[in-house]
Amino acid sequence: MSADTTTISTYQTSHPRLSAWVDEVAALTKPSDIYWCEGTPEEWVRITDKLVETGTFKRLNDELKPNSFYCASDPNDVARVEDRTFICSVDEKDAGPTNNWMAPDAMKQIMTDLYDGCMQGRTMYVIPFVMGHLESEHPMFGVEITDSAYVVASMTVMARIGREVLDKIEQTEADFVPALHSFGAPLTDGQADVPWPCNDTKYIVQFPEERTIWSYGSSYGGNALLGKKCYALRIASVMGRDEGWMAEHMLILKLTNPEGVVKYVAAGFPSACGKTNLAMVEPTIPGWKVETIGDDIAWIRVGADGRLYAVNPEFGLFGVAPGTGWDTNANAMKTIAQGNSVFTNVALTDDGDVWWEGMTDEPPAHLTDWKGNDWTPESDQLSSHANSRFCTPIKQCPILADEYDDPNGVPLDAILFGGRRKTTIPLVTEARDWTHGTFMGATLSSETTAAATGAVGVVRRDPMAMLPFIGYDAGDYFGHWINMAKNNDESKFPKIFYVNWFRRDEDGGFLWPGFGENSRILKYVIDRVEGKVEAQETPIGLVPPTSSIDTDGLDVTEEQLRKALAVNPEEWTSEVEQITAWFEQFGDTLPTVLWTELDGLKARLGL
Ligand code: GTP
Ligand code: SPV
Ligand code: MN
Repeated sequence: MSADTTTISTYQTSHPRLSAWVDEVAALTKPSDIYWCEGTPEEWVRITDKLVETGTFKRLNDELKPNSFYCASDPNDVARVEDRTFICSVDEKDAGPTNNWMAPDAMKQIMTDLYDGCMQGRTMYVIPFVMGHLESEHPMFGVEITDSAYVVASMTVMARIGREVLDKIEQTEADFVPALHSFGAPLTDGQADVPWPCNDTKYIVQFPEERTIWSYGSSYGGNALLGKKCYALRIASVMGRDEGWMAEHMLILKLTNPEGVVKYVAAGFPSACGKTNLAMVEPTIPGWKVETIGDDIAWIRVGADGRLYAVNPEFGLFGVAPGTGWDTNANAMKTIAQGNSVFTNVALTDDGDVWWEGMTDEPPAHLTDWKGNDWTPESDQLSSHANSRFCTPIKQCPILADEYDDPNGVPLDAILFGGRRKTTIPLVTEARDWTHGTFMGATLSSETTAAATGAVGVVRRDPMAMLPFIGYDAGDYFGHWINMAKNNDESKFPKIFYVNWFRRDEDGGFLWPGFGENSRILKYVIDRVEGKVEAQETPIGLVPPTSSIDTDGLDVTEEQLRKALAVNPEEWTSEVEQITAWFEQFGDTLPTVLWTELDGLKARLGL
């Protein structure tokens, strides 16, 4: 189709702002046609057929993975691009020292030039979506415009989208977050398409005051499925600050003990640090049951009873593939086994299934790797990208809790923070109170992973696991955490713990087996909430004696467990230096109570 073909819309919306915005974007991006997504099964078939036709998708063997697809991205478009992600607040100081910033007008000029004609020769899809429940008191609407059918398919899995959502936006004349995405690869006359169009120039931009999102150049999950990190964390964190609630990078799980008592736990771990795994963990301790509510994002509000209620705003799982196997995360394996899934940057088996490192002990004798090359167990490269992902409906999770469908969410009994640290951080530490817990969150650190481009394995501060996702000044964000307790009844709030599954011994081996055994720490956490077991005061907080952890049937020596729980003053001396440098950059916005916490820590360490 030629570039100046008149654009034809499948729909005329009665919503004036939406109608005007769609027209404005179409006039700028100049697509061949405009398609409004319905979110129906028939549409899924049409979209996925089209993706197969264009070579973006390969249909998997229907007997092994029904209605599922394999996809390989451009090798340069495999992860979130934090250095290309911007918070374009009106005032630079509102982006804080941890975000990239550019003045909104300057950014809009640059991106308007990029968007000009960027959808030529392509379909422009309009995806009405809601993050959270359509039935919630104040549904959180968004509309994503994209030229990527891959994004449409993925958004169909990851969010509640389509006709019903649009009807409600129109009927209630609701506000919505406009989220514009283009991969930035126009097709001019006769030009052949590629399986994964993208652009070397990438921008992932949030305008926090306007509550809008502009994304360009990438089709990778966190960069392109704009309901997820861009809306449900960056924009929502700003909404939460203004309205007294919280948007957090946290899993939510339901825990039932052998007596049938139910507790709810949320946990904030950085990207690729174990949220999906813990959210659907199979406890190794008899009689304990975990059910999943969310694996990545929690929206947390104060309920009428003063407790903190958490909702998962998502509709699917966008999980790290490598390391997901029947031994480590059987529930994720059962979820994807039902099909209806998209696998990106994993390896393809000869019988039309997917495989990745850690799925099974023995790799298949032959694979096609994520770059399309032959692969055998002798290959010196990984078959799958370290950040390869499965995208699958959360409703297929065999242990999804009924409460997932409750728009009011679940009352939290405990919040965990955690990261990947080879040293220093004990297996579990309990905060003395909410302020101390906020200090733990604000100083959380982790080794970087393949979920974002850049070096892997470098220790950095990742406050509340939200470093790449706080939509405003991180010092103000810590202040918001402090204010949540100040403005409410802290005695009703969950207890806060800091966990580390990733501490190593001198030989580099994990001190703690992790995965299913993490249920022992969940049990300890709940035992503490109920005041059933001992914890010891240490300079950094309350740490269990080894006797407080249920080690029945656990293949870990007393010595190993002691090392996993150790508070080593030398390591903490260096940690305090890093925390001091981290805090200094915030200036005035860092709540003074966090400096007081640091002073207390130093005093207890004798520093
Ligand atoms: P995002 O989706 O990027 O936010 O990641 P996530 O926090 O959900 O991490 P996920 O559960 O997908 O785990 C990431 C990687 O860590 C996988 O390769 C897991 O196998 C591994 N992992 C998860 N839990 C544990 C654990 O307890 N111990 C060890 N050693 N590895 C773990
Ligand atoms: C993460 O990186 O934390 C993810 C994957 O959960 S993405 O949606 O791409 O951000
Ligand atoms: Mn995540």
